[in-house]
Amino acid sequence: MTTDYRQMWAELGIDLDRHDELLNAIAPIYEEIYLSQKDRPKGMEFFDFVVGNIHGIRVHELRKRAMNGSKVVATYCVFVPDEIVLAADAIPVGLCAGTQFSVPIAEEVLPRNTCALIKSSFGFKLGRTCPYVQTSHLIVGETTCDGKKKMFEILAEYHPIHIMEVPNKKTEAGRNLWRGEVIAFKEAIEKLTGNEIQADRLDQATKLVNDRRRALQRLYNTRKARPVPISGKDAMLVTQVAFYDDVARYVQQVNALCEEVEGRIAAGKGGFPADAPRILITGTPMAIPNWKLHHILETAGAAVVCEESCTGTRYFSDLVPEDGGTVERQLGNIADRYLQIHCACFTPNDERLDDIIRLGREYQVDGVVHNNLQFCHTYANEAVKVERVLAKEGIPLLRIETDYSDEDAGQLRTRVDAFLEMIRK
Ligand code: BJ8
Repeated sequence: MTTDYRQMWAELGIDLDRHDELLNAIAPIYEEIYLSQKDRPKGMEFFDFVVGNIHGIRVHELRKRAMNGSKVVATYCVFVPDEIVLAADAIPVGLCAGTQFSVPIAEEVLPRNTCALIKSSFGFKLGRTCPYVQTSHLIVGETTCDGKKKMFEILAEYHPIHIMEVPNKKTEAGRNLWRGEVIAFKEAIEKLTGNEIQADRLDQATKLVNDRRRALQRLYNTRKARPVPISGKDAMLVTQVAFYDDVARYVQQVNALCEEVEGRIAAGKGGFPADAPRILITGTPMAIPNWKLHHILETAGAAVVCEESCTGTRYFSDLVPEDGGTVERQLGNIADRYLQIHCACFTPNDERLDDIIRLGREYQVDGVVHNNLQFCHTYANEAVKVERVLAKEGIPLLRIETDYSDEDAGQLRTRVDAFLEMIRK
């Protein structure tokens, strides 16, 4: 792959040497974490292929569309409505920010005590190692947390940026503010693309994005079975790929995978023994290629059955109503749907606590792991409340604070082993 796409990467302004280093680092990790798993569903081959060509085929597709006049809109948060981007014939791409590789580059500018997700995303632009960033015409940022908000100000020195203001409270005033932001975003996208968003296009885009949500809901439902028919690592990878693959193709592939996995359930076949401790992970998102915690848990004998995160249920749980109507009406529906996301940037955010308990019951979990990226204060503080509600429910909790480096892997393993031991007793 490296040879085939070098010309394209050079044209995109990629730092080729650094980029080689990145790809060479990811390949063996993927081999160890993913390809070493036994008896995976055949449908995972598509996702292996996508990751194996992560900076090749899809970037090439985007560039081709861009050459024909389409705009690429890059995002970092599940608050940015893909429906609006697609309705304007632009292409949304969720940028990955899950690797340690780009962190030291970011630290040349940003303070070290900043969350790894923020540093990783910034480092990709600064180091010119992400062809998705380089292909994009606009990055959409948001005001969800202070670190991101201020990072976007600096990122704006390097790339065109549009910022969406996400309210802190889900009050009527907050809802009005957010509805206004969604309208402003629609106008920004229209300006970028030169395409006025029409009601029928918005309706079509809504159905398409809902199809993606439905496909992921279907996949997650299979994980409620005992034994669980697919590893948590694989299920998370499927979710991570959703952020940048073509939506229609992705939906088709996920549904094909679901059919196969449902067949496994009917045959009583599982990826883990039926008595493997069932774990729910909750907390900060895990952007590709952050597979660290899943790998530690699953190689220790646990089965990760659900993720309450933005690379999990928060991404797809709620649909946008598909009842059409004027553009204004649809934008209102879109705004309301996105405002239901239970991000810790809201106060209060009790719906997330309710969700964790509900998911714990539905997926019959034996324990919860609260995954917190270091220096993410909103999730770290909310973990106090998560701990309380889980204690009331009698569900054991392991709180983890980590980053993208492997330095703490040994210590995490020890803590995970002890946690699983306690659950098994
Ligand atoms: S909706 S969770 S994707 S903001 S981990 S950068 S919060 S310091 S990622 Fe998120 Fe949107 Fe919320 Fe979801 Fe800041 Fe915390 Fe870092 Fe975070």
